[in-house]
Parts: sequence; C-alpha cells; structure tokens
Amino acid sequence: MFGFLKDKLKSWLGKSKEKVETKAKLAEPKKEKEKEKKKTGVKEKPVKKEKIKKSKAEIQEERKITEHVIKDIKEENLELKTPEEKFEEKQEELEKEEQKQKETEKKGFFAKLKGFFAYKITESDFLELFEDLEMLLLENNVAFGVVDILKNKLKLELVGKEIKKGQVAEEIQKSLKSSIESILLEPENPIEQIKKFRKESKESKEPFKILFFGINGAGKTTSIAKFCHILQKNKLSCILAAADTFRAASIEQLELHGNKLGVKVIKHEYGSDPSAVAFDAIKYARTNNIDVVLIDTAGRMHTKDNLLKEMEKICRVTQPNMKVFVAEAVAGNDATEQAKAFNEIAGIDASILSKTDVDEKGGTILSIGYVTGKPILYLGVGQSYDDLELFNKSKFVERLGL
Ligand SMILES: Nc1nc2c(ncn2[C@@H]2O[C@H](COP(=O)(O)OP(=O)(O)O)[C@@H](O)[C@H]2O)c(=O)[nH]1
Ligand SMILES: [Mg+2]
Repeated sequence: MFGFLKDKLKSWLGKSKEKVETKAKLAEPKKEKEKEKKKTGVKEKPVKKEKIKKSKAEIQEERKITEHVIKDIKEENLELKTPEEKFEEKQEELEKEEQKQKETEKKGFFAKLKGFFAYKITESDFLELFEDLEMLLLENNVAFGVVDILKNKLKLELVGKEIKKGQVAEEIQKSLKSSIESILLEPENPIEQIKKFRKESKESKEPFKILFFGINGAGKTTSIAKFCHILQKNKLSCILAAADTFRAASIEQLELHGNKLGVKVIKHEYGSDPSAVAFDAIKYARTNNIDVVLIDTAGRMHTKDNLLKEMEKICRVTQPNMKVFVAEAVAGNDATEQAKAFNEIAGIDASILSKTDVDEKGGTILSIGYVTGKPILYLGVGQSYDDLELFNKSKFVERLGL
C-alpha cells in the first residue's frame, strides 16, 4: 500500500537533507572549516593569531616602558612603593589584559560555532526543494489544488526557520506530515452516529439510510457487504436494497452477499426504477424495526443528465441520512474528477476509497478529501469482509513513511 509514494518521499527527504546541509556548510564560518580540516588530517594553515601577536608585542613594549619608569622612579625615589612592588603591580595589570583579550576571542568563537550548527532556510532554498516535491506529488495522483495548499503551508513553516545541523530531514518531514494532516478530515465513527440516530428514532422506528454511489466497478457492492459485516459486529441490523437495476448480474451479486451474511435483500426486476426498490426496502425496515438500510445504486456516468435525474429522484424518495461516494484509489485523477461531478450533483457526505491494498500511490485519498471537503470514511484494504478500515489520518501519513 502506497509503496511508490512512500519510497519517493523518502528519497526526496534524503535529497532535501543533503541540499540544506550543503548550503549550511557553505555558510559555515572559516574557523570551523579549518577545525574540520584538522580533524580529517588536512594540513592546517597556521591560524592567524595576528591580534594576539600584536597585543603581545604591545605588551612587551609596555613592559619595557614600565621597567624604564620604575628605573626612573627608583632614581628619583619619588614613590612610596618599592620599585619591585610597582613592577609586580604592572605585571598583574598586563596579565589581566591578556586574559581579557583571550576571553573576547573565545566569545566570538562560540557565536560562530552557533552559526555552524544552525541554518536558516531561505525562500529560494525552499522553492528549489519544493520543485522536486511538487513533481513527485503530481506523479502520485495528488491534485493540483492540494499541491498548492501543501506548498503554502510548508513555506510558512520552513522559510526562515533555524534548523539545527543533523535535524534537517526530521524538521522537513515533521512539517510535511502536519501539512498533509491538516488537509484531511477525520471521520466521525458512523457506528456511533447510527446508534445515536436509532436511539432518537425509537418511536418512529425510522431506519438510518445510507446511499452508496460511484461509477461501475468502483467497489460499491463489495463495500456495502463489508459495511454490513461491520454493522453486524456492532449488533446493528440491516437490509440491502438492490437499487442497481442497470448492471448485469448486479442483483445476483448483492443477493450472494446477502445470503452469506444472512441479511435480507430487497430486489425488483432489471431495468426497474431504482427509487422504487429503495422505497420498498425502507418500508420493510420501518415495519420490521431494522436499524440500517444500505442502498446500492448504478451510478451511470455516461450522460450527466441521466445521472442527475436518477440521483435527484433517489435522494428525494429515500431522504438518506448519509450519501457515500465510492471510488477506486487506483483510479487516480479520474476518481478525483468523478468526486467533483458527484459532489455537484448529489452532495457527498463522506467517501470510501476502495482497492487501497493495490494502490501504490496514495494521492487519490488526499485529492478526494480535498475536492469534496468531506471526510474519507473507510478504506477498502482487500477482498474479504473484514477488509474495510475506518480512515485514520495519522495511520495514513505513517503509511507514507512520514
Ligand atoms: N483488492 C481489492 N478489490 C476490491 C476492493 N473492493 C472491491 N474490490 C473488487 O473490485 C471489483 C468491483 O467491485 P464492485 O463492488 O462490484 O463494484 P461496483 O460496480 O461499484 O459495485 C470486484 O471484483 C471486487 O472484488 C478492495 O478494497 N480491494
Ligand atoms: Mg455493484
């Protein structure tokens, strides 16, 4: 799962680290470079101690002068202190001065050292790093709008930030992770939502109705069966409505799942009105106090007009509590385009991304989350009933290696 994008991100982080560290090295103060050379055995040019030498010469000069003065004083015998005392006093003064100078030098050295350990990422550094990231995100089905948002968020976090040497990859990774997380919405657990609704509708016996839509082969029927299994594990009863009256064998496929899971399937003839099937299922649920109605639809995309009419009618008749868009994660940008179209037509409450187990890229999840502005509810992670996983953003970024 997401192996391709994970590898690409890992290599980008590695490259970014190298780039920033090279820049940091170029910005290193000379003294540190010489120290490094010494460590690596490169013969070091004598460090210019001009300032110290000069001051030593000055000090010697001063000493000579002092000796003269002392001599003079001795000759004239003007002072109360003995010449030896006077000499010692001056000597002490000179030593203090020498010490002070050494300390000033030391302070400068530490300031420079700090500069060596930290590096500020400039805007041009950032743009250079982001160029590669932009390419790899686009190659991995991340929609353009998402790339743009990521760019702005990362720029805000990284430009001007002082990054310590050795922490470049970690810092960039941390920023990328939080930026990706901020794009996605964490879903509210549907089981809790259903339980709450059913508690409130105890008297009316109104079931919780979920409409599943998306193009043929997206994984609707399979996801419905998997979700039915989750409901059963949570002691919630359900009924399936075979409202895909269009696709060959679709009714039999749903019936097969119904039989395996032991739940009732409401069906009509092929070619009949999908809304009528859904309506019958809801009626049955009301009279039999069934918790949830799962409505399978055809999602014909060949004419937008057709789909619009069909969706409008089924929404009007069923008044669903939740409209779930199903798409294949492997469909990439096509899935993102479908999400946009279905969102305009029906209004998406949440999405299920099927076939993530065979998706090496992972970008579709980000793109669909972004274009619908709604949470990703579940990920299909295989073909068995247990392979529907509640979406979790931290787990998602973890799978991307972040
Ligand atoms: N590997 C894998 N296959 C899946 C997943 N979900 C659905 N499929 C397969 O995708 C195909 C189409 O699924 P289906 O539910 O019939 O799609 P529908 O036309 O939207 O109802 C079937 O062969 C499913 O077994 C999934 O999460 N992982
Ligand atoms: Mg189907």
